[in-house]
This record gives sequence, structure tokens and C-alpha cells, in this order.
Amino acid sequence: MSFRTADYVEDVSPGSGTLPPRAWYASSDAASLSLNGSWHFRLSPTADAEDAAFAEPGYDSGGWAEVSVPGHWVLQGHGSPIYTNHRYPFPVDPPRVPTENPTGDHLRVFDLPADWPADGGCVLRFDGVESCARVWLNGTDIGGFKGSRLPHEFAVGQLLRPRGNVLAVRVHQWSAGSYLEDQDQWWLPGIFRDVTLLHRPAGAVRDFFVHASYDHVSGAGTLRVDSDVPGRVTVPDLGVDVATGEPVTVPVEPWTAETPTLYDGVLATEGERVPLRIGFRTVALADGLIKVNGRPVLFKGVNRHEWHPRRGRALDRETMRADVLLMKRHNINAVRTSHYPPHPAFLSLCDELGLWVIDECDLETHGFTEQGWRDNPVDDDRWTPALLDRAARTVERDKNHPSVLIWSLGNEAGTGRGLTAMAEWIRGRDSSRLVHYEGDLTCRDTDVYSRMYAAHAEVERIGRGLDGGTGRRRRLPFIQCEYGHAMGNGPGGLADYQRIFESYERLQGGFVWEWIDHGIEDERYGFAYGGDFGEELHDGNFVCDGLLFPDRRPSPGLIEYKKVIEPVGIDGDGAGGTVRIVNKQDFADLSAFAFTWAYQVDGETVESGDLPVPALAPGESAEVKLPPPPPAGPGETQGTVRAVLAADTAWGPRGHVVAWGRFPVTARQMPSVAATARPVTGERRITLGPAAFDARTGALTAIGAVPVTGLRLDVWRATTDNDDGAAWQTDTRYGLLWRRLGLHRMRHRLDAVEAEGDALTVRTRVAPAAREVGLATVYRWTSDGGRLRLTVSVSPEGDWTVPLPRLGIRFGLSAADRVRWFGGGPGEAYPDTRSAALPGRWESTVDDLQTPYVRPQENGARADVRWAEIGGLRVEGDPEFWFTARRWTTEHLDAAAHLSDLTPGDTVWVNLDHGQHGIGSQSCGPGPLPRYRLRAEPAEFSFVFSPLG
Ligand code: IPT
Repeated sequence: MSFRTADYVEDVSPGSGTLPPRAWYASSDAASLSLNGSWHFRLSPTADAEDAAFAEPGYDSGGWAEVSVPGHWVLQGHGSPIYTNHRYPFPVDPPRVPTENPTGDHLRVFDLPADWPADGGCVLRFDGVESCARVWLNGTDIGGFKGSRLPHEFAVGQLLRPRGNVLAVRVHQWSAGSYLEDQDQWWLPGIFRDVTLLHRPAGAVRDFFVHASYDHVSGAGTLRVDSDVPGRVTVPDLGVDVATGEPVTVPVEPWTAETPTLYDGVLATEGERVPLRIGFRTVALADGLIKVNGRPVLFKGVNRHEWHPRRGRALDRETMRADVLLMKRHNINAVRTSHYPPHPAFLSLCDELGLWVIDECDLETHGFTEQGWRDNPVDDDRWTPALLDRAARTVERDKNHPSVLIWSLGNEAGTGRGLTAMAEWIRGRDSSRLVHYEGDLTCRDTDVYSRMYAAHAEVERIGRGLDGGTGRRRRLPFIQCEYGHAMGNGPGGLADYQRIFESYERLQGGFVWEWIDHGIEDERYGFAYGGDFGEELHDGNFVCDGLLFPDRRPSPGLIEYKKVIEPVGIDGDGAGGTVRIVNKQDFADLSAFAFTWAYQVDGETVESGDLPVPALAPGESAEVKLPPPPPAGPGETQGTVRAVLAADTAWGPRGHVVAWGRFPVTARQMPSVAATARPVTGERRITLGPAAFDARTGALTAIGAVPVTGLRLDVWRATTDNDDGAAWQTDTRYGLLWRRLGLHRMRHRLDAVEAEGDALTVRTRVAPAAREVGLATVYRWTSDGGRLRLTVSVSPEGDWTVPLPRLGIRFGLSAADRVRWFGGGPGEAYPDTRSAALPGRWESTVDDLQTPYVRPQENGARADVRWAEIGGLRVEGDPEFWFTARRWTTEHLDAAAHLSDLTPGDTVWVNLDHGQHGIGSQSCGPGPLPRYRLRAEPAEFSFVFSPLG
């Protein structure tokens, strides 16, 4: 007796009973009925625990639960999500899946609207079901399918009745298809995209292919719409009225991501009218470069998974629009739809608002790497029909989107014949686009040499053409399909990558990993990540590695990226009174932008105005004269030039800042304190100017009326995901070395308290147990009676082989809430993430200084701070310092696993740092570049404290 009843679940074939794939479109006149909404739902533990009786009309599902479609049942109280990066959460024995196979029976009874046409046929469309569905309509088994993020349609006209139609869908979490869907994300079963009934009138359009190319030499567009049902194509604005299949050439404005001109047209067949949104553009591999309309493009991209913190991958239209608007407003010009075709409405938004798209097939077999890629489905002919089905469903569905430039075969699937078969099929069907796949270093099937997480130096070598490689690869352009791993605090080093991308023609940019943290809203934790649902195998917070927090608030990484990829370069040269403006766009001139200038003295704007800038063509630059700066005074003067949107656009309001440059005009004067006061030693206290110290320990206890606790040298930071690095990394992972050395438990030995002459000097040695390395640290206090100066001198002792996490002082204040500072802001910055830190006067509460990384870690430093005011104290730096303040200690932050672990104490802990170690991207890439390492070397830095008011 066989126990394998639901055989189709483990069948490698893509399905049965479905219609051939075709273009996805919304008809102007054919009726459609959304079957989204509340469905009856029953969860079973195995694929065949229940028979198919539920699909019969008249079945009583009264006791069933309800779920929302689109949705995932595990996010609606039935079972739990599972997060693994690349490991399959089940034994690898393709195509077999576990007996424990959560199976959701979905039931929906519907009537046809009263005016539903009686003639013609009907198609039932599922836009996305994970991972395997079996479908019955009115008791008839109409087939099943796999391919979770792809549309599947059935012809159902003959089965429909006016009233009481029973649609039954059995969804299995695991299937043979799961082996092809090993993307780094939550495993989320369910009917997670729309379910729609489409009327198909006699003579309706079935499939059509819009070919709209642009000849950049003549300025003409050529349009040909192939349709398997003949008809006419009209484009009123172009005076076009031609038969399907017939080409027509007319002068047009081309479509680009910068200028997304779409022409509205109609495809009319005997039975239906279909609206067209036509963008004329030509993509080509020419001179070893990806060219659009004859020009090379530079991708300033992101990898986008579909994510919503409550709905998972069941995204509504507003969320998709929010994503595109956020991308456009942060200067992003490209999206890789990692690692599956998105909801088709997302691509329509990319067409409309302008984003270049790499559209990726729903394919990843990454878990096979655990057994040296043995039995990889992409190198096994039995699976090739499933792979070809996925390629066809992607290309056919999305082929009419001008935004899609490149088809990607999938992600992290090793190499094999199946991939070649996919590439060949795609080229045969659509020769107008390029093919991408990262996983094969020979590039045999691709038009672009693509890598992920290559270090700066290697990217530079590739840019110079010094990367070796075989014949084909050497002739191809290069992109980083993933780089800048945005997990936790970071990514660092984006500006350095961008400089390299902009220096070599062959380098056509990259796609930061990734757009959004996949945290799940959770009462216990704020946002949950891997392991929070008791998963047997999981990969923790590796699922939270986006430029947006799960609730779509931009993280500092996104603010940094926006600055790094500005479409206009603005480099001020205070001395000469000019600013160099570069148009870094690929297609548009600068006429969409208005420019302003301003001068700041000590961070306050004193003069400003409009700056006329010529409408430079792409790639052009000009030196633009600035009005003279204000007369030099004691203050620090800086100039600022901004580029803003000159008018409202579809994605941003007039005045929205797209680029800025800030440059020094006159230097800052460092604070000086004449050491006129002398330390006065009492029985238990030493006083010096406004300050009081413990006479025995030399510890500062108060400045004026402000009590101060625990002021001492501090080198530890709550390690970031990038400090800790990924387990597979072979490079040095400093987070681990720091902890091994004991930098998180430094001991402070008191050597001397010397109240002599005009200074109080406290000598110490700061070092971890069990080690001989240490930091000889001297605190020297002086005062002019009103202000207090601390100079800290640090001399490393012993053989320091690692950089320091940070170097500075920390202390506690008992009452502090608001912070004002003059320095970088408004957001956090670290040595290799500081491009967006704008020097100015900023204000915040202590709570708002915190960056809410889903897994708590070092965050919130403000760069280049000249002075800060907090808790009744003013601190000036000599030189500038990094400022951090929080309501918990670094140790508390370090120990927290979720934001909910951070509970404010009574003390505000302030860190004033002379140095911070860089951030890098080692959670899945290279660590900080050597120049951002904080070497343990002799250092001296000062702070001037004064009580406020
Ligand atoms: C790379 C994957 O392509 C991506 O899906 C994601 O997992 C990313 O890493 C890390 O977040 S694969 C990695 C082994 C380089």
C-alpha cells in the first residue's frame, strides 16, 4: 500500500489543466470579478488528511475559520512562519517533501453579478499561491499548479452558474516546487495574490506583445503590436491607427527611467478593448555596455522583495506605490525584483514613474550548496519543463512593460543545463531584452557579468578589465546584482563603491541588498525575526537587512544611499567662490531642477538665494559662480548649494531636495580655556572651577549643579551585524575578535590622582582581564573658573592587532531629555556612512536619537559635532567628536535581542567619541576599508564643559 496519495504535490511537473501563459492586463470593457476577500479555511497537518468532499457544492463549511485572500494563513493565526536563508527547512530528497505538510483548504461561494454576460468564456486567474494548489470549481477538479509567484489561469466558462458557485482551493505548503523556491525569506504559504474571474467575450484579446523601440539617431519610435487575435492598434497622440502585426514608425519621446514618457493606446479586437501604455525604448548590448536608446546606463538600484510587516508578501496597491515613491524620492533608478516576479501592478508603477527593472524568475535552489550542489534541479532534465514553465510565465506576463530591461533567470541556483534552456527559450521569445544570471562565472547564458558583494578592490579591477575570466565574460559589462548588505547599522562603504562605479565605463552600477527588513509585527517583540516562532532551523535576523525598517520608515542606510547616488554632483570650492555642478543623469538635462545657494555661520543660515545653473546635458559639468560669502567673523562659515525639483512631478513635490553640496568657507576656531583656576583639595572632594571630583578616585561628580556619574574612557560598542560578520566569512571578523580580546569588559585601574598646579590629573590603565594589552589613559582637567576642559591622552600598550570599536569617553546624566547640537545631522553617521550627515544646528529628544534596528546594536552617533547641549551641560569638542546619548548602557544594548528588551533607566548615558570604527558590510560582504579602521594608536582629544543657564 502506498501512502503517497497526493502525488501531484511531489510531481516535478509545473501542473495540469492550466492555460498557456500570456500577458497580464486589465481589459477596458470585458467584465471581471474579484474573488479577493474572506474565504472559509481549514488547516490540515498533511497533504491528504482530508478528502476532496469539501469541494462539492452543498458541503457545510460552517465550522471553518476565515482567512483573508490575498493572504498567508500563517500570518492569520494558523500555524507559524519559518525563516531560513538558504537551508531547506525539510530533508533534501528531491522531489519528496515531508509528510507533515501544512495544507490549507480554501472555500469561497460566489454569485455572478446580475449583468455578467452570458456569452463567451471565462478565465479564473490566480496571481500567486504558495506553493502548490489544487482547484475545484463546482465540484469539478480543474487542475493544479506550482510556481508560487506566477499567474496561473483556468478556462472555467462551462462550469459557471449564475449563483452559488463553489470555488475550492487546496494549498500545500510544501511541494516539489519548494525545491525551486529557496529564496532567502520567510516560508509563507497561502493564496497571497489576487484571485480574479475574467469574462472572455467572443473575439477577445488573448495574448499580445507590444514591441516599441526607439531609434536614438532618428528620434523615431517603431511600434508593432503582435496579437494572436487580430485587431487594430490606435495611439491618438501619435496619430497611429494600424492593424496588429503591422509596424509603424513615428517621431516620439523615448521612455527612460528619468523621463518615463508613456503613450496611451488601445488594442481593439472584435470582442475587447485593451488599454496600452506604450514606452518606446531600445535596450542593447553594444560596445560591451548595456545601452538604452544608445546610451550606457548606470544602475543605482535596490533589490526588492515584496514585504509588509502584517501581510507578508500579500501587498496592496498603496504599499507598492509607496515603495516606488520612496525609491524615486531617494534617487534610486533601478530595481531587481529579487527573487521572483513581483505583483504585476508594481511593474506598471515602474513604467509610470520611471525605474529600470531586472525582472527575475521565481527560481532559487540555494540549499543544494549544502551538498556540493548534488541533485540540483537546474542540472537535471526532469526538472527542465518546470524551469521553462517559470521562464515562460515570467516573460509572457511581463513582456509589455517598458521598465523591464533585463530578464534574470533566477538567483543562487548553481549552474546547469536547465538554466541554459531557460536562457535559450527567453532569447527566442524576446530578443529585445538582455539576460542576467549571477550564479555562473563563465556568463555562458548571460549578457552581463554580474556578481554579488565583491569588494571595492575587485570591482575596481573588473572596471579596469583586469579580472581575467574567459572570452565571453571579458566582453561583457559589469554590475553588482547585490552589494551593500543593509543589515542592521550600515551598509558602510557605499560612497566608495559609487566613486568606483562612476570611474570605469564597464561598471554599470549595482543593486543594494535589500529594500526592506522582513520583520513581522509582533506583540512580544515589536518586530519578530527568524527563531521567534520556535523554528527548528532558522537564520535569525538575517531576514532584516533592508534600507527600510519593516514599517517602511527609511533607515539611515537609505538616507546615505540617496546622498551617494545623487543625480547632480555639487562640489563647492569656498575659496574661489564657485561651485562645480555635474549632471550625473544618463538622459535628462538639468531643467527639471532649480538650484539654491546659502551661507551658514556656525550652522545658522545667514544669506541665501536662487542660483542660476545652465541646463547641462547628461555628463556635462560647469563651474558656477556663487555670490560672495558674508564678511569673515569669528564664526565658522560654510556654503551650501542644493538642487531641488523645480516643479511638482508624479513622484515628488516642487522643492524636494535631490542633491546638495556643503563646503567650508572659513574654518572653525577651537575652544580655548585659560587654565586660571586651581584644583582645591578638600577632605572628600576636589573642586576645580565649576566641577567637583571624588578626592580618592579622581572621578568627576558634578559640573555646577549637574551631577555626573561614571565618566571614563570607553572603547566598546554593542557590535553591529556588520561587526559580527556572517558565519561563513573567511575574512577577519572584528566583532568576534573584540569580544575574544575582552574589549566589552575593560577594567579601569587607578594609578594616580594628582591635584597640582593648574590641573587635576588622573592616571589610569584600561585593559581586559587575561590580556596584556592595555590603554594607558590620562585625564587632565583644567578650568578658567567658569568652564572645564578635559584632555584625554591614550597610549596603547602591548601588541594591539585589532582596531578599537570606538575611542572616547562616556558618562551618565540623571536628567536629560532634549539635545541640541552643531554638527552632522539630522541622522546617525559612522566613518564610512557619513555622506549624508549635513553639518548644521539640530535638535532632538534622546529617544529620537535612537535608530530602531530590529535587532538592537550600536546606533545613533552624530558625526563632526562641534558642540552639544544636553542635561544642563554644554560640551565643545577639540577636535569635533561623535555624539551618542541613550537611556540604557552599551552593555544593555549589547545584550538586547529585540527592541522590546530595551527599557529606559533613570540615567542618560552619553558617549563623546574621538573615533569610531567603520561599519562595512561584512554581514554579507567585505568589512570596512582599511582607511575606516580605528587603529589603536596614541591619541589625544579634549572636551570643554560648561553648565548651562
Ligand atoms: C545572497 C542572496 O542572493 C540573497 O537572497 C540574500 O540571501 C543575500 O545573500 C544575503 O542577505 S547569497 C549570499 C551567499 C552571498
